[in-house]
Amino acid sequence: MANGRKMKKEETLVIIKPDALCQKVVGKVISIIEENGLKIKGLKMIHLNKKDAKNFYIEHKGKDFYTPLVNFMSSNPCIVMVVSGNNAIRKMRKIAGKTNPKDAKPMTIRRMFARDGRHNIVHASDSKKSAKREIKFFFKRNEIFDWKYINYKL
Ligand code: FUP
Repeated sequence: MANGRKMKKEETLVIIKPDALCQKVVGKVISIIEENGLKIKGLKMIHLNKKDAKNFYIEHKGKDFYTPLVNFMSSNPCIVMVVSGNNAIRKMRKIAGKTNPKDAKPMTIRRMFARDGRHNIVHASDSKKSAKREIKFFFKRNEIFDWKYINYKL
């Protein structure tokens, strides 16, 4: 138990977006994720085409920001990751911060690195259902590794 809440081992989908690559903060974002006790179980670089970007963000179809969002997400490659840990979905959302960096708390990834509510460095699944769909969108099961911690320190 943590904060009176039941611990749930979960997997979530994280996208390190094209602006993070251009700002050279990919390593920093990954470090923040690791330092928060989350485990990387899958990782790859992918250049989304417009069709895939549209499908990924299908829930936002019709909104004014949909087309610019699709254009941004397909403008350059992304890093996609399967991240796991206790309450990984909620934890990753907390580390990312609110969609718009102006609303995000200090020390969150978006507050530290994002330019605005579109160019906001990371995506993190918002629910168990989304995580399942989004992980499947990018990863085959054999691209997700169930590795064990080994202490190599002398
Ligand atoms: P989040 O779950 O925080 O990523 O936010 P949303 O699901 O609401 O939005 C998904 C993505 O749409 C955001 F990451 C960026 C983009 N977006 C905009 O470009 N403008 C907006 O006003 C809201 C979202």
